[in-house]
Parts: sequence; structure tokens; C-alpha cells
Amino acid sequence: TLSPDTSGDTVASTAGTAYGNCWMCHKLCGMEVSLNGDGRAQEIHGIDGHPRGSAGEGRKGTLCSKGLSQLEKAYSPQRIKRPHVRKDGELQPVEWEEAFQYAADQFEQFEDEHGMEKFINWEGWGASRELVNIFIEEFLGVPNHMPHPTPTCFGSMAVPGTLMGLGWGNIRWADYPDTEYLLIWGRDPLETFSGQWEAKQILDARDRGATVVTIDPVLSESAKQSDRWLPIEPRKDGALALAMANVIIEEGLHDEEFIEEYTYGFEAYREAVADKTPEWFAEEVQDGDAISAEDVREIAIGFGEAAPAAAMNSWTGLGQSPDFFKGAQNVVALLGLVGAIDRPGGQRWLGGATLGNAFEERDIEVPHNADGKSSILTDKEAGYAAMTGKPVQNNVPEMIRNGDIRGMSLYYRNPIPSGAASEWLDAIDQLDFFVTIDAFWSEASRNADVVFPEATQLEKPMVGAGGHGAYQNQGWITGSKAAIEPQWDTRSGVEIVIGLAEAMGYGEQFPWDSKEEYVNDQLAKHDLTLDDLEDEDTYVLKGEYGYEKWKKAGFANGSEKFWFDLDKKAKLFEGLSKKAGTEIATEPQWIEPGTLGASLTDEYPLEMIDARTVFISQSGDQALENPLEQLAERMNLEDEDYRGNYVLLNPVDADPREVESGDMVTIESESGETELMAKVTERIVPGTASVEPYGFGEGSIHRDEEGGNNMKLNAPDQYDPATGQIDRHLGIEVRQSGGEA
Ligand SMILES: Nc1nc2c(c(=O)[nH]1)N[C@H]1C(S)=C(S)[C@@H](COP(=O)(O)OP(=O)(O)OC[C@H]3O[C@@H](n4cnc5c(=O)[nH]c(N)nc54)[C@H](O)[C@@H]3O)O[C@H]1N2
Ligand SMILES: Nc1nc2c(c(=O)[nH]1)N[C@H]1C(S)=C(S)[C@@H](COP(=O)(O)OP(=O)(O)OC[C@H]3O[C@@H](n4cnc5c(=O)[nH]c(N)nc54)[C@H](O)[C@@H]3O)O[C@H]1N2
Ligand code: SF4
Ligand SMILES: [Mo]
Repeated sequence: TLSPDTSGDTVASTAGTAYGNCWMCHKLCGMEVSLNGDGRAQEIHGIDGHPRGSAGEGRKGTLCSKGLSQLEKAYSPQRIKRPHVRKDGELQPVEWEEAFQYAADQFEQFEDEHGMEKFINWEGWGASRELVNIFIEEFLGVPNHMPHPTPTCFGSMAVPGTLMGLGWGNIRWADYPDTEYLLIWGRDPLETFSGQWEAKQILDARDRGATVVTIDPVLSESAKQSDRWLPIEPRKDGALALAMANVIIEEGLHDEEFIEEYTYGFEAYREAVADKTPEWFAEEVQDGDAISAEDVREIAIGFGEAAPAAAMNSWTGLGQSPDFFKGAQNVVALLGLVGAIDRPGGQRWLGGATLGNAFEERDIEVPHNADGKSSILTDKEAGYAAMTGKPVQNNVPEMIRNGDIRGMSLYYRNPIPSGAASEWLDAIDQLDFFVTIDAFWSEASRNADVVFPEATQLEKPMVGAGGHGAYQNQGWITGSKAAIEPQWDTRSGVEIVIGLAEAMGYGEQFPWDSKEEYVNDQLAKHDLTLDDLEDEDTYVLKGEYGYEKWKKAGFANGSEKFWFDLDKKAKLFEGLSKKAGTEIATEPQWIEPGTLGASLTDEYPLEMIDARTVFISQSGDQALENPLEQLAERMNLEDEDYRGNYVLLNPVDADPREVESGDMVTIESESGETELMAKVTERIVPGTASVEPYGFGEGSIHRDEEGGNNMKLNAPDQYDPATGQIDRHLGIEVRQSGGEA
């Protein structure tokens, strides 16, 4: 059923080939879409040479299994099919104009009654998130912005990394084409790649002889494809990094010139690692003996000798526990020690292309109506912010209960599976006004007062520009028109904002008649339009940006030096020390798991972690059948009548609990419990339980909420006090649920 044509965007044709950019994991791999004569997408393929979908020039472009799920997503009956508003307590389908008017009235009433200081705007993965933020914050004057993804994604790694000077996300980007030694450390890039280019370039690097080592408590997909797997016990990474530094300095493999000229605090670092020998790590830090002192020595020497063509690939695995605020510092320090920052083959600092500002293009003045208002999220007096002043997602249910937040907007975001899930399930219906732009029903969208259904990426123009991608030294721009009409009665995020803006009297400042017009204004600064980005030219490459950019621009901490020692932030460490009840040093230091994060106890002796799979991009495609089927097959549990997530247990832990693969088990922490299916496997280190993938169960978009929401085990106060990052390393117990699936 095609909707009546509600979109101003043009569809090039109803037959033949159209173009697109995949947004299932928001990385924009370019694609060719073949249409049948009725304008229905039949098949999708990658585009050769594409900066996100291929390994580079002349290389084949492909789409991953998530990307291929776009066909199912576009036509899925699971989608929210039309706008809804709450009338007499019930969500009811309405026409777009009525939904816009209803939302406009509610916003106005909210401002009169409470003021916009009590409204929170959540940024999510929506392809038009900038425009949504500009409208809600700059025009409507909402001062409370919940960013994406700092407080939930990998804050405990990103924040110390930035303070030291590496930058917010650079720990992910190795200079793959030239690297000689790659440490995949707390990430699983062969499942979670940032576009198809990345997985391909990692495998290329390995195949041309670079050494690839994965350090992970789980024999992950990346570990399977690596030269070596170091099965680390969770949260012991900070100690391993210190022991590696001990060897590197001992062997004289550190970069003296870089240290002398471009770093600060080396003496404190050297002293901190002087007694942290590989034997110390192997015998005193580990509970088991999976990693030997010789293993530590070998990777330290391999990494040190390859430097500066040595790099890391890290992300949430070292960023989702408060204990990693220090652990990550020790890991990041290694890059400074061997001088592998923004040098060929080392850790990459990406430059990149940017899109223009469509408002400036039309000389439209943006009012900045939130300026001068203080945000309750970051206001230290209000008591909800983290020590660094960052917002804390886990504290929002309490703000709602206290009446400090009474209205909320979500766009492509659902906080319920991300942390303090029980608090959220309790608070989500206590808002006076709640509006969401979403594609699927969940406990969040079902509780909204206005639900705007968004068209998916095949159904709207897409555009993006950036740096990280297949061209290691160049930025790029990629874009495409809508390949098919919006399905059901849905619209692009841009058209949703325009409709809402018009209903609120801002029609003149939002003069675009379609997303296409808006995107063309964004492209104008590059003298491009979406018409130019078709056929063989679906992307454009931009100027070279080179290496050692810190020589000119300084480091990401605003200093000319990379900081091993963070004593310039001494106050933060004083606060952390108080919180921990023990001294948290400013220089690299080993803190035991449980110092700032959750402790394991006799009652809850297993360490829960969680991870992703290549078939599912969080809630982008989790409600669809194909990804769930592929996941069940991967687990060898496709014959079970169950399509939820799984908890991986080592036989050493499963056997005494009489748990077998395919059993339904209850996982329980001090704060909550949930039920899901067990997978018993030697792939995980003993003492650890990994929920794969997270995001299922109560509050999720999965039909019947099958599977376990493991964030029901997370207590509201379990977050990193420094950065606000939600703690995902929890002490748990696992027991048979008794019932069959
Ligand atoms: N337990 C646990 N929780 C985690 C993590 C973890 O590792 N473990 N990781 C965290 C991280 S790193 C992140 S980035 C966050 C991500 O969490 P979120 O930012 O919430 O992102 P998603 O889960 O992708 O999206 C949530 C919402 O987007 C909707 N949606 C899906 N497709 C579309 C669409 O096409 N248009 C629109 N408008 N909406 C759509 C879904 O229905 C859902 O309601 O999760 C965090 N939560
Ligand atoms: N397919 C797919 N791709 C995605 C996403 C998705 O949902 N699906 N989400 C995107 C987003 S928003 C993000 S933030 C990224 C995240 O990308 P990743 O960081 O790669 O995400 P995870 O799969 O959670 O992988 C973390 C790895 O860390 C390991 N780990 C857990 N605890 C520890 C520890 O204590 N020490 C060590 N060394 N390792 C540990 C886990 O076993 C796992 O292998 O992925 C992005 N790409
Ligand atoms: S990596 Fe996969 S899901 Fe992500 S944009 Fe590319 S094809 Fe789409
Ligand atoms: Mo993330």
C-alpha cells in the first residue's frame, strides 16, 4: 500500500536503477537500488570505490547484512504507519496536519505552564538530527540537550582520551593501509565496523602481513580473524597496558624525541610503571592464567617495534565502566609512549569535509532562544550532572519524578534499553508532554503524546560528509535522492520539522518544500546538488589533509603537549578519590575492578558485559525477521522457538549451575533481573557472562519484547561519576528459569 503522495521529494523513476545511502548503522554506504516497474525496490547493491562501502578506489562496494535489511525495513508492517496523537488518554491515528497542530498547541501550552527549562531534547541517530535540534533548541528555546552518544556510548574512554590530547573518538581509527601492528582492544570491528570499508581494510592489513592482535574476554569475530587472541578478564586492561609500557621502556622502544618535544608528565608515567612487570600482570592481576608474562612481553615488543606504524582499535569495550576512566588512560598513554599519533600507519586523526548550513545559505537568522537559560542537565548546583559537567542519562527518570523535567522529545532514540531500565519503565508515563519521531512501537513510543512516523533511508534523500572512510587522507561527500516513495503515511525528518515549524508560526524561517531542497542548500557550498550525485558520481572526494596535524594545531586537549599525567585536572581526581575511598592518581595507575565501578560479590560473582552483532544495528533493524533469524542461526539455536538475545557462559560457569545451551535463564544483579536464552561456549573467559546483543526485552521495539533487557540489572547510580557513562560491567548471578522458551 503506497501512501498518498505526502512528500515533496522527487523519485527519479519507478523502474530501472535508483541510488541511495544506507543508514541502518548511520554510515552511509552508497547503494544502487533496482526498482520494478511499480516503484518498488527489488534489490540493493554496493557502489564500487565508495568511501564508506568499499575499501577504496577501484574496490568493490558491498552492503552488510544490516544494510540488506533495508528492503525488509522499508516495507515492514511492524513500522509505525501514520501520525498519532493522544486523545482522551489514547493514542489515535490522525492526519499530518492535525498532528502538527496538536504538537504546536502542546508546545505552546507547555511553555506557558512550565517554561522550556523543563523540557529535554534527546539527540539520536536520525539523519536530520541537526535540524531537529536547531528547531527545538534554538527556535523553541529548550536549554536541555541530551547529546548522542557521550553519556551512553563510550564516555569512560572518550573523556580521558580527550583530556590527554588524543581526541574524542580517534581511539577507533587506525591508519589501516599503512599499519604494521594493530591492537583490537575492547572493540569488535568485524561486527561493528563503521561502514564496509573498515572491515575490508582490517582484513587487507592482516592479509598483507600486518600483525593483528585482539584483546577481548570473548573470542569475538575480530579475534577469530586475528593473528592472536589475548583472552583478558574484563576490566583488567588498564593493568595490561601498564605492563606493556614497562616492557617498552625497559627495551628502549619508546619514542624519546616525541616524548621530549610533544608530551607532558613522562616522569610520573615512567615511575608508575616501573614495578608493573609482565609477571605482575600475569600472576597478581589475573585470576586465571590465560595470558602469560611472555604473551605480554611479545605484544609489547611487537607494538613498540612497529611504532609509529602501530595502532589501536578500541571503543565501547573500554568505555562502558567507571573503572575504565583510569584503565583507558593507561591504554591511551601507550600511543604517546611510542609516538604513534597521526603518523603513517599509526592512530589516525581524521580531517574531512563538512556540509554547508542551509539557514546561512538563505540568509535566515536563527534566533538562539535557549541562550542565557541554564540547563538542568549540566547545572552543577542542580546535582544531576557528572563531575566533568556532562549530562547523566541515568538521572533523567529522577528529574521526571521530581518534576524538574516535565516534557521530552526523542528522535531515533529510546533510553529504556540503555540503562536504569526499571526506573525508565516507571517514569516514562509521568511526563506532561512527550513527542517522538520514530519508526517502531515500543514502551517509549507507546507512551508519547505525539508520534511522528519517519520514512526510512530508501524513502528520502540522504546526504553526508566526513573523514573516516576508505580514503585515508581525504574527506568525502555522498548523497542520493529518494529511491522510493515514503511507505505508509510516513515522512522524512526534515519534512516533519518543517511541518511542525509552520504550525508554530515559523514558516518563513523554514522555507524548504522538501528534504531535497534543504539538502541542496547544504550542498551549495561545494557547488553540488543531489542531481550531481548520481550514477557513477554518487560521491565526491575532497582535499588531502595529511599527518602530524598536532604540529600545527596542538593536541585535542587544547595544549601543545600530549598529557600522560592529568594533574592539570587535579580537582576532578580529588573528587574521584573521595568517591572511591582511595587515591585515584592523576598519572597512569592501576585501579582494581570495583574501585569506581560495580564489585563482584559471593552473591553476584559473575561479571556481566554486553556486545553487538553484525546482524543488528541496535533498534534500527531489531524488529525485523531476517536479522533475528540470522542471529539465531549464528548461535546454532535456530530450532528453538525463541528470537531474543542470548547470554554467553563458559562451561566452567554453566555446568555447576546446570545450564545448557538453549535453556532459558534468569540473570540477576543486586538491582534487578531479566530472562533470556543461554549459549554455553568456550568462546568466553570463565567468570564472565556476555549478553549478545543488548537492547532486547522489556521496553524494546522487539515484538512481544522477547529476550532480556539486561539494563534492568543496572541501578540508577551505576554510572561513571566523572563522565556520566552508564556502567555495563555488573556483578550478576545466573540461574535456570525452569520453563522452556
Ligand atoms: N545495554 C547496553 N545499552 C546500550 C549500549 C550497550 O552497549 N549496552 N550501547 C549504547 C550506545 S553505544 C548507543 S550509541 C545507544 C544507542 O541507543 P539509541 O540512541 O536509543 O539508538 P537505537 O537503539 O538505534 O534507536 C532507538 C530508537 O530508534 C527507532 N528507530 C529505528 N529506526 C528508525 C528510523 O528509521 N527513524 C526513526 N526516526 N527512528 C527509528 C527505534 O524504534 C528506537 O525507538 O545505546 C546505548 N545502550
Ligand atoms: N552491527 C552493529 N554495528 C554497530 C552497532 C550495532 O548496534 N550493530 N552500533 C554502533 C555503535 S553506536 C557503537 S558505539 C559501536 C560499538 O562498537 P564496539 O565497541 O565494537 O561494540 P561491542 O560489540 O559492544 O564490542 C565491544 C567489545 O568489547 C568487549 N569487551 C567487553 N568488556 C571488555 C573488557 O573489559 N575488556 C576488553 N578488552 N574488552 C571488553 C566485548 O566482548 C566486545 O567484543 O558499534 C557501532 N556499530
Ligand atoms: S555498514 Fe552495513 S548497515 Fe552500515 S551503512 Fe554500511 S551497509 Fe549500511
Ligand atoms: Mo554508540
